[in-house]
Amino acid sequence: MPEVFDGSQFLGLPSQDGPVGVAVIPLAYELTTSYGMGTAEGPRACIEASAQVELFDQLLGEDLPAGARMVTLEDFEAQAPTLRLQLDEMLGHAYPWLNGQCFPLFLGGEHGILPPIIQAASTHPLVGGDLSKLTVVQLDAHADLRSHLNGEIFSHACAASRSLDLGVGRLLQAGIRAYSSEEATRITSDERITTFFARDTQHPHTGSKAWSEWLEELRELRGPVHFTLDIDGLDGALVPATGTPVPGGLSYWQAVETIEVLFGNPNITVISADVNEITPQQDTPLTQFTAACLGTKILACHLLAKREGRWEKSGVGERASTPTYSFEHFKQVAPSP
Ligand SMILES: [Mn+2]
Repeated sequence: MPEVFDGSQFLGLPSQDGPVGVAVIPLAYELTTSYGMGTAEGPRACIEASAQVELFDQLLGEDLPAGARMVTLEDFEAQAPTLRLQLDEMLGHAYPWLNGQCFPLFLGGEHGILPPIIQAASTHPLVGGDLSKLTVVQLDAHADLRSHLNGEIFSHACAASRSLDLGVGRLLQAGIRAYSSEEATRITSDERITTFFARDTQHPHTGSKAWSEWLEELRELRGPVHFTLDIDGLDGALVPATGTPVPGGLSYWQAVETIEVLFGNPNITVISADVNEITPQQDTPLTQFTAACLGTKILACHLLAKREGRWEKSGVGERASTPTYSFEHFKQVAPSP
């Protein structure tokens, strides 16, 4: 029987049977985006664009999904009436896929999806409820370290600071070139944060030295890692439709090199990843296609890590069927406007 492609699977792959190796999870979430609109439609546009991405990866040396079963979930659309309850809803949606049995790739949606993903990752067998073991590696134009934006502590502009407030042990950032004085202060005062500014890594004369230092940081990491890729970390020319495109960003190949070096580190396990702030571009598919190419690169590098023993299934059982955490708790830990 011929395999039917209905356009709904990432990379246009046909549906398969067996245990899930990779889950592509669209989080059509847009609540606090400050400038552009359309991030809720981004994940689906990225999945549609991914049908045009080549399945063959040079590093992997074979076609994706390289024998793994890859599933693409239906769009998540928040139903709850308040932002905090929507975050709880997203946590419940992400939670089953962070059980150590498969690799989840989340597609956003605004960067506000990060705290619920991190909270779900806290229950991953390799993290075991202690987020201080987890490192978050972030490519972004913005530091996302504000305490609040216009009074909203769960704004996309606060995604990294809320993740640190949840207890994340380390945050490594690159591509950063748009941030406030409050964020500059947090970068220097919070020793968990290491930031590589685009001003340094993209410098016309000395950039290659700073970039090598970024790669060295990635090579020295240990333990479980979540990789969060805000596509506005790339130069605005590559992703003109994202919510807030910023000039002077990372090249496509710098993003690829970051992914390859990160997943190539034998001392870490990348347990999950997200590609966010995708917005459909109407006249050309460039923005969503760039996101689809990098999402594919992440999956190829995960599959390579799995083949070469840097990713293994972990911790069967021992986990409640639903998360007990609620984002209502944040009333006490983050400042009000
Ligand atoms: Mn961001």
